[in-house]
Amino acid sequence: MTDILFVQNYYEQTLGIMQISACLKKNGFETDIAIGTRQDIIKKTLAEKPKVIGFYCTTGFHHRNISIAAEIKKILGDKILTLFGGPHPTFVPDMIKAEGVDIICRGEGESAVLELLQALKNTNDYTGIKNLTVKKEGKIYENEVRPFCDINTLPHPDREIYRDVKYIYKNKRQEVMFGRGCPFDCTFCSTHVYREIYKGKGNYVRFRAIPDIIAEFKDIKNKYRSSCFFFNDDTFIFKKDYCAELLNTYKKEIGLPFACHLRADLVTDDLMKLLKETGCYFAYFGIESGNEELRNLVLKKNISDKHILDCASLLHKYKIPFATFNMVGLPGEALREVWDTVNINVKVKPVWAWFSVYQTLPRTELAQYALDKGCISSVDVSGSDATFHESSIIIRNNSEGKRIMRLKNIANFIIKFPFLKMPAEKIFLNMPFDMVYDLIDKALYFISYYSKLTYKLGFFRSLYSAFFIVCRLKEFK
Ligand code: B12
Repeated sequence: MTDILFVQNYYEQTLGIMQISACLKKNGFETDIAIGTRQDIIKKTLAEKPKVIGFYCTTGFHHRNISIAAEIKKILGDKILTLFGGPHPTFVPDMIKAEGVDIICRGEGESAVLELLQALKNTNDYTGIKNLTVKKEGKIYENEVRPFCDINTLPHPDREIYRDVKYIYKNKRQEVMFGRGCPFDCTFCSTHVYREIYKGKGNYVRFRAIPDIIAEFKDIKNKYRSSCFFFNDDTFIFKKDYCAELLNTYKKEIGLPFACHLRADLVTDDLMKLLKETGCYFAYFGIESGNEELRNLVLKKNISDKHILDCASLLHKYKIPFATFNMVGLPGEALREVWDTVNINVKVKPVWAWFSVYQTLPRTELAQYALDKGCISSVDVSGSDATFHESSIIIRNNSEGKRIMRLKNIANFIIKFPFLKMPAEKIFLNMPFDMVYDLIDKALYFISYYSKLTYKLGFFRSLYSAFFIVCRLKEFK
């Protein structure tokens, strides 16, 4: 019998859920996962009747998850407890007040969820568990957050939880993380909020012991016959010696190609050479804005244009294909600054430039800045676009706003064919052919980026994979 049924909103491995599931299974509990339409989730819940349904929740997806939870509570009442974890409940614990929400978990969930299931099995008193905020019989019990866990004592993430989700289970590209936390304080990201929640509770930035990471890679390689790995850490190159030892051991003992994240100011010729030699087949780094002032004074990214150009030229030198992360709709940004972002990408020449639409993440410094500058009228996140691609909290639906969104959609086209800059400025941005631009963008995404990222998958399988993702995205609306 399933003790806890997790719910997630996209078809990718979710390490938080996998990690909690591994701890629960180690202690004799049964777990499962539901992904899909509202009806799929409700059907699976009614069929399995778990004691707890646990939603992984990022900002923007909270409405959908709360409303599914409320519907399930209407049907099953007290026979089930609804639990919410992940970024949104951590940063907006007030969501406990919503109808259908019984419990939220703030911060790390391994011990808290384990103690919850143990309490349900034994005493049924679960109101005093650290990290949990519990709503019971109309009363709210808010418990303090416990210190950070020792990540070296955790079992390896449970990949078997996806055994019925073939798209994820059979993926040849497996995701692995070496640590937790990020040492930087960019204003648009939730890292500084996380650090504030955990003040005095230990070091946020932690790395796992290398032998344990290698043991995990070996398990995965043998069991899932993976053809490549994705290192999902925000900044694993931050600790130079650790990174070098890890990569060299990985090359010797695992030897499969990998994709990873970089940070432009941490990259050196030696590191890039090492990345290439140890099998890096794809890399990502954040530009965020092409306007240096916006990037450093407002976003506090602390990365100069020179860092970005140098990082890109090293990637080109060592022939590592890469993508950049960029945002539009930043507070105080006009079309001119979006052009700066397109222009720096023209110089950098990435395989793909990700352009997402900035959303004011709860309690972040940039959300407060947007409020102070009058770009938004409240820090209410109910209007957030969960996909970070379609709509904006800041961009207005006026002619400037429409041109910004159009430029976002044709940015990669311009980056590939810079001679189109002039016609884009004079003609394309003023034409309401948004659907056509969107289509061109998606085709280019697949041809230039996705087929490279899904390394060794072959053209038809990566086409199927891209098609699957595009079709399934509708499920989460
Ligand atoms: C890797 C990553 C991704 C990966 C994969 C996610 C994955 N594999 O889990 C991908 C690329 C898919 C991704 C996508 C997105 N991401 Co992301 N991502 C991350 C990143 C860097 C690491 C997440 C991770 O795996 N951490 C390791 C695990 C072990 O920690 P964890 O996830 O926090 O899980 C712990 C707790 O949260 C809790 N917990 C987690 N799930 C659950 C469930 C229950 C029921 C309970 C009780 C507890 C619980 O317990 C876990 C173990 O301690 C974080 C930043 C960070 N450093 O955390 C951003 C982060 C989570 N992402 C973020 C965002 C914004 C996104 C996107 C919207 C980006 C976009 N433009 O599309 C999408 C949203 C996708 C979606 N549908 O939810 C934000 C979320 C902010 C917010 N307020 O919601 C973060 C925090 C970064 C930031 N900008 O601040 N992301």
